[in-house]
Amino acid sequence: MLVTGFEPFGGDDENPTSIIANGMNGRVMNGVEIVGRVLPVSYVRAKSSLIDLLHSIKPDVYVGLGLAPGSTGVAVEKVALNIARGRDNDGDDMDDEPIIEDGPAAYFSTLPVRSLVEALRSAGIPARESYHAGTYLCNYVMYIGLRIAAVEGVPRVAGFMHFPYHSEYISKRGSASPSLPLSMMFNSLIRTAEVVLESLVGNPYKANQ
Ligand code: PCA
Repeated sequence: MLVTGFEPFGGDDENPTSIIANGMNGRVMNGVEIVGRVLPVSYVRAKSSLIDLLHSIKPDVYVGLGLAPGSTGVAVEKVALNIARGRDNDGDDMDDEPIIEDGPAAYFSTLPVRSLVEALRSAGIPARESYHAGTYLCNYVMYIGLRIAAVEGVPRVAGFMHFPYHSEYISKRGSASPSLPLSMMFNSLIRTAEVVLESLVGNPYKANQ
């Protein structure tokens, strides 16, 4: 299972999703190793890194993570749009450009979005389904992950989750933006890995336990 986070962007000097991806790296769950990696906030470099990771690791599951500043809980994304807009950390500025020239307008997440949200809520984590991952790098890598899944069949399932700021950063920064503690974010990922791995058809993982 591949989990990616992102580097900081937009004036922030921390991104909780890089902390989560690094912290999840090397864990074994349901007999499956989690590989955690951090992607650059760069259209060109994130695309090539993600494609390289998916081709070299060949994960059954790919879950991308990103920060949505100001959001109040975990958002499990349902849709990735074939559109990119916004200036990245390299200074590349997309203006409503297609991510894949001849790709479909959208891909739906192949994660079990609703049951995942329910599982997170049952674990005491504020979570919701989201129908719009934005038009920036998060939507971009979600679209590319789902495109590769659709065209190549690996990963078998892919999707994306947005997180708020982490409380440790917000308290240090001295502002009062909505946030969740890192411990809760880690729990979200652990619950997510459990739910997703258990939902895979034919569940080969249980058999290995
Ligand atoms: N969030 C941005 C890009 C990187 C990140 O963590 C987004 O929502 O697109």
